Amino acid sequence: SDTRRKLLELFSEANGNFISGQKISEMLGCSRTAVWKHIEELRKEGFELEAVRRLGYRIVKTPDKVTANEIQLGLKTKTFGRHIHFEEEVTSTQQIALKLAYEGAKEGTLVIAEQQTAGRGRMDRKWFSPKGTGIWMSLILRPPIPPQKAPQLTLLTAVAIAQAIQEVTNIVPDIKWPNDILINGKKCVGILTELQADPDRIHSVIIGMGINVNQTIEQFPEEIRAIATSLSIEKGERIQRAKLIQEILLRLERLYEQYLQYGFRPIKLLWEGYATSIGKEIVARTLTGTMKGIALGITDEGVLMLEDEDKQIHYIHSADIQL
Ligand code: BTX
Repeated sequence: SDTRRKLLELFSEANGNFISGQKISEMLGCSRTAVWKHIEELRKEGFELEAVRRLGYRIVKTPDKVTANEIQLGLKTKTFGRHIHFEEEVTSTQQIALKLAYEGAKEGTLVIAEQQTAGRGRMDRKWFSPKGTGIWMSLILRPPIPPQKAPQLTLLTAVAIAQAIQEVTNIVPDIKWPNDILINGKKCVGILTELQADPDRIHSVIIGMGINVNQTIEQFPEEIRAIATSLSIEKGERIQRAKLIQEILLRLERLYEQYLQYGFRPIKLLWEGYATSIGKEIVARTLTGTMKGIALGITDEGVLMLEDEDKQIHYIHSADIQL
């Protein structure tokens, strides 16, 4: 509710210090009894609050939740994440975002869930999305660009997430073309871009982001334990998911504005800064076959350039890369 949001803002400004019950009731324009009821509600949501006579209330600990309240408290964006559709459990946030986009949802609308029962990767692969430990979210965009440029948004998103991870954890991750973010060679983030378009016009782009945040190694299923990691495994401490989401949205919004104004070039430069596979030998598996060679870089369009042993250059639009 509105009162709840104001209350959370007050606590956020107080920065862990006490606010008197009197002040809260004045600022919210409600009775002391109503204040007390709101405080009880926050406690039920998992906030830890200390109450001391004559001093008032202060927040000791916020829950690590990814509800709209948690994300919007302290969010600095203009439009990204200003509309949030949160659910505890969904099949896939992509599916819900697609439906909302179809119904006319605004650009920047975010769909997020604590758990996905049918999270998916590219080519109908599964994306493991257990409850309460990761970030499983989809952002609706309506970019005024030709449909064939949409894959650039995947690269843009990878840069935004890499920057946000660096800001929050001090870890510098690697981007693996086109859609993975790795830390110490293991997959921590997956990005899935889905397009709804006519041949010449985009209706919407749904950017799906899956980020392993607080899982322990044991919490990964056997089949991906050797290839997957989480931020907390790499950092050695728990990470506040809402904080990371705010950083991702802020950076996404900035890069997206830059992209619409100046094109892909500036994004490309940032992307190359995180891409460690450039200049190294890679194997690219495409629908038509497997190719081995040196990754030369990406074109101004975001297409991967691979040089084979005969020095011939191949332009790869979509593939799985093995380092
Ligand atoms: P991808 O096809 O590149 O990667 C899928 C592969 O990654 C799987 O086959 C498996 O080997 C591995 N994998 C599965 N789950 C995990 C995990 N949690 N951590 C690391 N590796 C894993 C990547 O596709 C794109 C993933 C996008 C996920 C987001 S979550 C929000 C949105 N909703 C949805 O259903 N998908 C997107």
